[in-house]
Amino acid sequence: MRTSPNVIVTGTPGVGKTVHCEQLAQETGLRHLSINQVAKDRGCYETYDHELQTWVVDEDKLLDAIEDEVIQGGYLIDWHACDLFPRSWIDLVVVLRCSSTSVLYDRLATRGYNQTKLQENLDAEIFGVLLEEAREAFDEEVVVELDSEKDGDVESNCARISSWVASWKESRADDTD
Ligand code: DAT
Repeated sequence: MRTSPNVIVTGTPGVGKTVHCEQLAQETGLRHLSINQVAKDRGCYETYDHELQTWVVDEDKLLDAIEDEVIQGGYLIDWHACDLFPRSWIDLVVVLRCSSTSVLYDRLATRGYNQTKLQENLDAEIFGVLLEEAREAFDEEVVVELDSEKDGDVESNCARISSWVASWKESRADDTD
């Protein structure tokens, strides 16, 4: 049984997954597992999509590569998809949102994304694609949607998630008493 929870932090590129995970790792002691980095380091890429300027991940290979670690618990899983992870691995799914299209546009434009990639990501955010994916893949009570537009949002979201992690650990400790 896990004594520390696994939390997915997901959302459209640019919503703030990395900044949230870095801060949360400091606040909670959970480990930041950047799936982009893992896929790169452990050779889990299938092909390169030139139009979307992105590597396509081999999901089976990726799950095999992280399973032994993740089932121990204590990970912040940072990725723009969540429905590939087995439900039994996951205790909370945080879907970050940026309701201001112009704010998200500016964040993505500074990354040098081409027009197709920019538009696809902005559309995904406007239509709430990642939130829908999370709600379809996980139980309703496991999924939380949080806004990530301003600096203050990072602080308040991280405080909220940290307190959720602390309660989760306490309730598990009570169960094993
Ligand atoms: P992601 O990992 O989801 O692609 P990121 O964490 O790299 O996104 O953030 C992209 C940029 O936007 C980065 O410069 C930090 C900034 N940012 C993200 N969320 C923010 C927020 N709530 N307030 C201010 N800046 C934010």
